[in-house]
Amino acid sequence: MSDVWWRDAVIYQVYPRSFADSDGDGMGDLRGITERLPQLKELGVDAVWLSPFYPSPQRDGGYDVADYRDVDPRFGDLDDLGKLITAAHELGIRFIVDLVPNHTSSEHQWFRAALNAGPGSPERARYIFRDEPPNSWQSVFGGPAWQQVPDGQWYLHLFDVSQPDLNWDNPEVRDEFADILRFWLDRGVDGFRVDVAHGLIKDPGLAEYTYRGAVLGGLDPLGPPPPMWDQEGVHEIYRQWRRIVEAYPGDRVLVAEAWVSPADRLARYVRSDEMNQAFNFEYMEARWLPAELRQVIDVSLAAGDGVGAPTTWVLSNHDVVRHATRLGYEGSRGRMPGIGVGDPQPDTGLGLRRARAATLQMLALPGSAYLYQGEELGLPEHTTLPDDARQDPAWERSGHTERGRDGCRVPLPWEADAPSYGFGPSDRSWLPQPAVWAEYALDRQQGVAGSTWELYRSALALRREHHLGLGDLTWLDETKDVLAFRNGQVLVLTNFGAEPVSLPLGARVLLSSEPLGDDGRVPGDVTLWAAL
Ligand code: TEU
Repeated sequence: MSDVWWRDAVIYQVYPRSFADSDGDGMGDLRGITERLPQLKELGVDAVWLSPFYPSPQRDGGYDVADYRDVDPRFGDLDDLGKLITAAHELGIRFIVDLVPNHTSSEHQWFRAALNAGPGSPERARYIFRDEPPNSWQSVFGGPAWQQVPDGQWYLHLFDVSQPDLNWDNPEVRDEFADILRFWLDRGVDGFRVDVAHGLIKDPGLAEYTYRGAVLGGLDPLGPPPPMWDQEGVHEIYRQWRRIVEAYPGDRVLVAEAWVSPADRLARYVRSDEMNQAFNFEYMEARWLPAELRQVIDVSLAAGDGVGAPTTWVLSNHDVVRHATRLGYEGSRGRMPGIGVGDPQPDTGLGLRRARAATLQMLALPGSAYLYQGEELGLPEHTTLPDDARQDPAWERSGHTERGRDGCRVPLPWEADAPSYGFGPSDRSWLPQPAVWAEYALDRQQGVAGSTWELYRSALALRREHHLGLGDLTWLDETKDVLAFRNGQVLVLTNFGAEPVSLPLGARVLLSSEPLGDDGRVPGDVTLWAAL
């Protein structure tokens, strides 16, 4: 068990629309990713997780899948994907794909067949149709979760209206996904990130639930889980999937995207016969406060240990405001709404400083860590994206009250002086890039001491050298403003206060998120790694 690659892996999320565009149409593609893979090797990641690339009307950035066994022509074809997987493997990078089992696109042939076949048909039984809405559940993106079709019936969609929820009580649905898993395992993928893993099974009575906040996850740690999330029946599905995955050679991995709390409830998704990892969103949502972070770290480690699974860590992904921006607000949390013109703007200098400190803390914790494309450049959120450019369905569905997630999905800057900052060969970019992208471009950072890119590279190399991902954490004496722990022979100290702090005698500095003071002390909002 301890020798599986994913136990301490650093896994880099690629959002294909925004990573690299090979043909200049303004939309990222698979060839673009293949061309840029050497940079990910240089960065030092162990694996790539690729967000959905399947044929899709792209109403929710590809999380609305019309065909689970193909590639959207916008991104390339199955041959391009095969070449990408091979190229990754040749570089020693594992390859994880995104699986979206909670819902299909309304353009999936199953849903079209369901509409044509009419009420009471086996085709409708693959989805959740009712004659009347049985409750007033709200969609995660805003508005009602039930939509009427021309013959009068209603279907459930926990997300966009174009994302009908599948009926996982129907064996046909289970068989179909078992087959989809095998389709991709046969093509050499190293695992799956499972979208909305807490949502597949609904309370059998579709019981009323009016509290919209909880639609974002099991937010009430004291009450029972809401009727649409974290139902007991999901676990049987993952036990079946584990058996399927384990029948293949190599240590392939199942990763749960489950907005479930508290941590021991989440740990149930990674019991020894279910999935292997689950994203640690409580860590992502913790505020920049030493006591709060220490508490989340302790609880996370204990929950993982309780079921023998490695703990995971994450600070950013394609659904949340980038951490370099979140941390630029006093008292901000991980789950802040999208930011736009007219909103209070972050202190970007403070945000980046704290983001670098937060990242160094995260990368020294035992377990596996997830990075989101662009954070290695220190990219902030695009916080002044024009509203008329927004594409996240949350913006329209919420009646323009939630700006949504476009701000973290802006195409990456690779070259400061090229059109579209080197995203592609033309100046096209499906979301407009802000002018500050030039400062953050990779070619402005490569080989530049102190750049965020070089900080990440050094951190990943040292993490590997000192086996930090496989280590144990021991807290050291803390003061109000300092969080310090040992992992093996490495001291990891974060100063949250304004006053610089001294290092223990004899500690040899390995890396720090900002330069130390002339007196060798650690300034505020800095994390330091030192050999003891
Ligand atoms: O996200 C699941 C989820 O709960 C999010 O929708 C979250 O509530 C939302 O992003 C608000 O921050 C997954 C994917 O990561 C997301 O991109 C998809 O939109 C969603 O599922 C539907 O497939």
